[in-house]
Amino acid sequence: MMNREKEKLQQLQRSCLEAGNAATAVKLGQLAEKADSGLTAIAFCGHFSAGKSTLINSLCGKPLLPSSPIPTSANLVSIRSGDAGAEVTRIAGDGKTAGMAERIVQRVPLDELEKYCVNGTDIESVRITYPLPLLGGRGMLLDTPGIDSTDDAHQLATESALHLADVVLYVMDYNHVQSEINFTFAKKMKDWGKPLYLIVNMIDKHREQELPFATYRSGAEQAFRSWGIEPAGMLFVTAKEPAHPHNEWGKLLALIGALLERGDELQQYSLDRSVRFLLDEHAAWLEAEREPERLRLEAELAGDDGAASEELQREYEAKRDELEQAREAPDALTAELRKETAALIENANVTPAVTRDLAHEYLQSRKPGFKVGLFGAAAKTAAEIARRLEAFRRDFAEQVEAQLDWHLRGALKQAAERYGVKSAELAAAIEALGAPVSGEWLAAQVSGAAGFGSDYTLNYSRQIAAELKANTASRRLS
Ligand SMILES: Nc1nc2c(ncn2[C@@H]2O[C@H](COP(=O)(O)OP(=O)(O)OP(=O)(O)O)[C@@H](O)[C@H]2O)c(=O)[nH]1
Ligand SMILES: [Mg+2]
Repeated sequence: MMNREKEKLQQLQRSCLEAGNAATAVKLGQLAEKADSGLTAIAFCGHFSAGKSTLINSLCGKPLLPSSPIPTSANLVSIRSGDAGAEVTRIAGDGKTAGMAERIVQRVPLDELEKYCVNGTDIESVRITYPLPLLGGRGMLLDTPGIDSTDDAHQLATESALHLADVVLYVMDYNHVQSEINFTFAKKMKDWGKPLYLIVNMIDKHREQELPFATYRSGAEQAFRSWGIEPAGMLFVTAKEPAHPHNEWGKLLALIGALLERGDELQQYSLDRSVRFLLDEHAAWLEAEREPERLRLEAELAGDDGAASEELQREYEAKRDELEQAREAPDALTAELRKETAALIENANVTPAVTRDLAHEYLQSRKPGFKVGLFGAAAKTAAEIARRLEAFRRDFAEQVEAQLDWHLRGALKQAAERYGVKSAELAAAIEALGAPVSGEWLAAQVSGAAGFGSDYTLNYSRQIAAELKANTASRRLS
């Protein structure tokens, strides 16, 4: 690190400490240390249980990360190349004044790390070292805690180890690629301006007979594009099945190699971004800290009368803001709903295996020549077809309610609440929301030219799911 940058960092850290902003001061200290090490940091972020730790362990060729989560306050777990061992940093005393508190650094043998971590609640960071040719003296990997709500996604972006990351690999579960939280996080990453790679993990869950891999892949790529997210790259891997035909493990290794190769340039850029970000964070902290004091001083200076009129003024401003918000609410609400419901509808699996089985039963009865009984066969056959259709319809309707409508109603109600829209009409519309599924509609979707094999059942299921979703999507906001 250049001396000038070091000075800038130290100066900023001093003013944070003087002001009492411990959290930012700690991050600045970590940033200075990281910059000094000259290592390029590759951070693995993503949804809870997306396979971040498993991926890191596979890349290292050894289960270095403990299988149970490490309870840390700063959640900083790094892996670098070196003699086997771990260094655990604990905060002594009160966590609230962490910036000023004393730190205890302890070396722990790797095989005792898990036990050691489970017992500790005040761990600030864990640094694991092991001889790793992949990283050499050039890089380190950062494991981050899983996120499982859009709030977490914001939090991770602002509060966790991202100030240290030079590059972010965002890991997703094969089955949860098109979920809102992924988009939220990826968007948030743009604020940091650090390179983002999307890693779709667990592709061993793919079933080629249900969907060609190429279709899955382009769907996933398209989804991010349509959300205005242009990652630096997108890879499809599995940590479970190395020999899987679509596994891009080699590409992942090559990517890490290439990133480390360009390390200097990446570090330079990200250090600049991080300092700016932390500077903004400190400014926001100061603002929030000083606000009550400012108000108190103003009231004091103005005397009692002044305070009273100031209160009136504030009340008036609050009312005005409220009115303004109410006026803007419908637009904002519509935009937000469109975004939220699109993901919900997209992700709902309304034709799981049980439903497809019932559809198959029914479709078999629609095969030309299908017949039940010998005497009065026509009536018996018709009754059997109707019975199968009804069994299928009932199950499908239940799936639609449980997988789609219920979630939609929840999202709509929450959004309405968030925007303070209280209208009986809207509430009734939300309650009434639901895609009616009639037997006639299901019967009409059957193609006369069908072969009625299991392939057709799959196509048919996909078709009714798509139709129903398209109907729901066009109805949801009207
Ligand atoms: N089928 C399959 N399972 C995987 C794969 N990778 C990881 N898993 C499993 O997914 C589960 C979660 O993996 P973790 O590595 O703990 O996920 P994580 O993202 O670190 O989870 P958190 O740290 O809790 O957020 C484990 O049971 C893994 O064995 C994969 O490629 N395929
Ligand atoms: Mg993990």
